[in-house]
Amino acid sequence: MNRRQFVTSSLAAAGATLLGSDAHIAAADQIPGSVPSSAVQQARFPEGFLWGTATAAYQVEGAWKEDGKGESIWDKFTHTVGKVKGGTTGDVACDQYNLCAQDMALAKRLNQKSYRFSISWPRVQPSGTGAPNVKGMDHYSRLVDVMLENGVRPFCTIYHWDLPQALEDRGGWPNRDLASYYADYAGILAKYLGDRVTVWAPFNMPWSFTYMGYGVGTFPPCRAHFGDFLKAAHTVTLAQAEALRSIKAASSKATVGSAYGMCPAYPKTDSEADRAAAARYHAMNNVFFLEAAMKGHYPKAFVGEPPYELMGFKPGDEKIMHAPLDWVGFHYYTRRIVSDASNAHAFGGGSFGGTEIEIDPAGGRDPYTRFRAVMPTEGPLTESGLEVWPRGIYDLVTQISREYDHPIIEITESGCGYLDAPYDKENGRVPDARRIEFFREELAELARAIADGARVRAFHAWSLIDNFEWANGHTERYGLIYVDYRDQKRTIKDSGFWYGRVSASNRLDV
Ligand code: IFM
Repeated sequence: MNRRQFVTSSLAAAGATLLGSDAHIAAADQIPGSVPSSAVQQARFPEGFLWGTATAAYQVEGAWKEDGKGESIWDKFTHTVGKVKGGTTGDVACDQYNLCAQDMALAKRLNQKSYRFSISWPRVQPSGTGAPNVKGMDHYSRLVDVMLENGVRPFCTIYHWDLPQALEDRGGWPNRDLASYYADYAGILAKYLGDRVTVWAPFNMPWSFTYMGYGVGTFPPCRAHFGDFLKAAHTVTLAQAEALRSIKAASSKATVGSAYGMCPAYPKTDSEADRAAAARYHAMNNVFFLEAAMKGHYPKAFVGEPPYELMGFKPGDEKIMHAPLDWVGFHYYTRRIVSDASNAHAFGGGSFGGTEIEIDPAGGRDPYTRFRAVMPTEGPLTESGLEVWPRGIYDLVTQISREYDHPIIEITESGCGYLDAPYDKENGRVPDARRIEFFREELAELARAIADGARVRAFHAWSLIDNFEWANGHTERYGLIYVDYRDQKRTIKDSGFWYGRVSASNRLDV
């Protein structure tokens, strides 16, 4: 066994112990982490499985100041010179504000049964509070109708990072008042759309936008203070629960779940300290908001007691934050190897090198969670720099199933960034074979989790179309459909056609 194979096997074994999964170690002659082709051929998904795709308002809509929309923190950020790679903005993005009928027809063509979209808060309430902007609501009403006309289930994410700038000017998420402003906003959406939308997720990746925006400042509003991150996270926890109640009060058909970003955490070594650090990572990065909603308390993310004072926690908050979800939604992109940093004296806070990667300094991320988490590079990397590790989805899904008493699960995002473009020699086709391989292997692992009892009912590929990739601008492409930003022409990639066949047949060898 060579070093690479040895490392792969040891990490897989350490991970399998922590996560309690069946060992499923790639054959030594394969790319580390890859799935045998027999598993792909045998994989089957249940009848009625909801195949879908996901997008987010700021990344696809454009129309940044049309029809009365207010400014968001992302408008301000992208309009600031030097913030976005390549200097592009989401001002036009994919122009889905105007092209939604065409995009939903494409979704139908790919046999899609679910579309996870998000709503731009400043389009609905330009300054974050007060009466709704009728033109903004009309747009989302039209979008929902066009989905239903195409046989696509509308799955609404209420907040995917584009806070009204006016609310940031009032203190942003560290200001606890935002919980009730947000609950009002969620109630407005449920009142106007709740006759047709039954599936709601309050926040996309709450850890990411609070940590990146307030803890390390690589996302807007670019604040870098761990205490602000903790306060923001606590407001979001309260907001999530208040929103669940206001949505249900406004729509009797509503079901509320989540769209959390999660990475399975494998301890670096089998030592007790590293295993405990991996458990803290899981508590902080994966289930912080889930545990709060389901159980009314925070999980053990910190060494010792949670820093309640720093978080702005008040007596009685346990009751407010307790709002059990109807189903659990989370994303899977890649994994983490976690080690203990209890004895570190220097903490760096971490920085950001791509949407899903937080690069920790040698010591540890912060003096409260005291762990160090890195993305390994044993498996191949996508062009966006994330390690491809298909079995991670099996480990994550089975772990969440075990920990939360086998809830209904929706995979709210998964995907890979590759820059393949229309190819003249292939008559304009986009032969993105690596994306097909990525989904084929990952979905085989998801099918294995379902076969082992996980109640997964939906999978949403990120993304239906190429779109604006936040601080990385247009330098990354995640779509099943290629977008030419010069004229907004859409071209279905080979992966899109493949995913369409998978959606129609519930199998992967198509
Ligand atoms: O584009 C993002 C999305 O907004 C949130 N999840 C990860 C995607 C790819 O980086």
